[in-house]
Amino acid sequence: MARIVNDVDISVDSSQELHLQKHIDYIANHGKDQNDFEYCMTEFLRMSGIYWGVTSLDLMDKVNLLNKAEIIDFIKKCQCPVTGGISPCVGHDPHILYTLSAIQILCTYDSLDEIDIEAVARYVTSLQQSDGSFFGDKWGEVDTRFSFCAVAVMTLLKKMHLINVSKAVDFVMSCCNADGGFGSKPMAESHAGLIYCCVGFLSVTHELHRLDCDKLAWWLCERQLPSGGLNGRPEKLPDVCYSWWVLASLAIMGRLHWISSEKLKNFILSCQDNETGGFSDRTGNLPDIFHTQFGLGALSLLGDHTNFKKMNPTFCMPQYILDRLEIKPQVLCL
Ligand code: GRG
Repeated sequence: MARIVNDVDISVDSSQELHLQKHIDYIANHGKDQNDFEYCMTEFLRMSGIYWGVTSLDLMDKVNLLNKAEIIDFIKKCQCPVTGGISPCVGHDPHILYTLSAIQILCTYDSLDEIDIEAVARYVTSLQQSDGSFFGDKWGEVDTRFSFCAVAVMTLLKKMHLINVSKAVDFVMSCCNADGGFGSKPMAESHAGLIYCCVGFLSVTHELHRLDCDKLAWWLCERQLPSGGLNGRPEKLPDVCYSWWVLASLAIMGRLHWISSEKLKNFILSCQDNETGGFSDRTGNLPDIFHTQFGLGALSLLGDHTNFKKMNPTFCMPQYILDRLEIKPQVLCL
């Protein structure tokens, strides 16, 4: 387990600027060289990679730099004709994680009718278990991430009536710990990524009253380290992706102002690659598309609406898409 030995206070440097055009170029060029080592090694999560790219560019109002027809064609090829689920890329098994990413992309492109959404809904319904939990795929792993994916997909498809929401809520609440946080399953350690999934789940299902928001927000605030960056659980290193998981959870609970925004922004900007564009997990590391999406998304949540569209904290999609679909996840105001 990596211990926090290197986390230092980065004094707020107001001269750190956002390299917007470089980030646009970084994402628009991602995957152009299909022989690139990193690109080949991430085939197993390609659909989510495309969602991160599409969403990041849309946030910066540049989604037109990507080839919409090619992306939709790819999604069509990834829908399993037997189960209706969607795989990360052609030749892989369908999984609820990539099913959500594909549906998010199609919503962005206002193109849900390009695939068989009745079959997608049947797939998600088939993954629910008698205790309300969801399998991720046919192999039977249970995780609160999959509960979030299930309700997010079904809400985007307007098919929530096909699953047992009350049992799904009971299962997620059974994963709540004494510290106010949530883990991947009952009795599992609280983790900011899984807290986002559970808070997001309760926001989608309009059940946020089940939370002890003060206790949970306090735990989330304790994730901020001297560098301004956030970690995912005690004694771990900060990582740009937790800027999203923690901030979005706090935003849903109306408590985003409980952490130091200035210090977090400074940490995120210190993780930009000033030459190639893109964001890394920590200052000085190599950028990737995952950390780029969550770094940019967090900057939007922190209020930079000059450079970015407004993000919806529950769905991790630009707000205008949810408005177009008339979907209103629950958020609290203090
Ligand atoms: C639509 C944005 C969106 C998400 C879909 C898949 C998903 C839902 C959310 C993922 C949430 C997440 C990041 C969970 C983390 C899981 C976990 C226990 C990670 C631990 O990884 P380590 O040990 O990281 O490598 P730390 O930082 O704890 O050292």
